[in-house]
Amino acid sequence: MVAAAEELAAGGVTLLQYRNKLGSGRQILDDARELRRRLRTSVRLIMNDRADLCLAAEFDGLHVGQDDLSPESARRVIGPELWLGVSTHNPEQLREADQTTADYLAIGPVFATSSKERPDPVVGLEGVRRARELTHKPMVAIGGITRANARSVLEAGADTVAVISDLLRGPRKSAEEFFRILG
Ligand code: TZP
Ligand code: MG
Repeated sequence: MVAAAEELAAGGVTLLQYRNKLGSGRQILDDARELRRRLRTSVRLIMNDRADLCLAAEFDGLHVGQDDLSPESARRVIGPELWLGVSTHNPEQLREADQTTADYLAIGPVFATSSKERPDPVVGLEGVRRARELTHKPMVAIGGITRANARSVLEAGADTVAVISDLLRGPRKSAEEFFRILG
């Protein structure tokens, strides 16, 4: 994992989310500290779900979904400076998250994904367009995004994309290709 993260950083990735749905708190913290130690300041590191482990691992931010701490509760834990990201899956959630202190919002899944268990219904490019009309916050699109469709996602109004599958094989080369495509 750390080697892949280092490759991504070498490929130009500036923000990485550590997402671990199965590990114990102790395992997650061990991994997260290792990432922090090896990547230092080259990449902004975002902890998924866990405000406590975000602080313990000295990450740069926290990402919460609809079943995690509310954005305001999360903010109380991590303080005013760290980045807070919030996942949304429909216009209602987006409108609500837009009213919080979230630094960025995620919208998705844009396309079908096999990286998440029980994903919400896909929102499509139309969902991204709709979301763009509802917030001025930085907006990251997620779910089934590949080098083949990333351009269309940005054209629909996303500021950037979050990707798992299409970065796993050859992380550095894939990341470089994403940046070439996204301009
Ligand atoms: N949330 C919505 S889709 C998704 C998450 C965490 C997984 C995205 O992974 P992939 O492989 O890029 O579709
Ligand atoms: Mg979550």
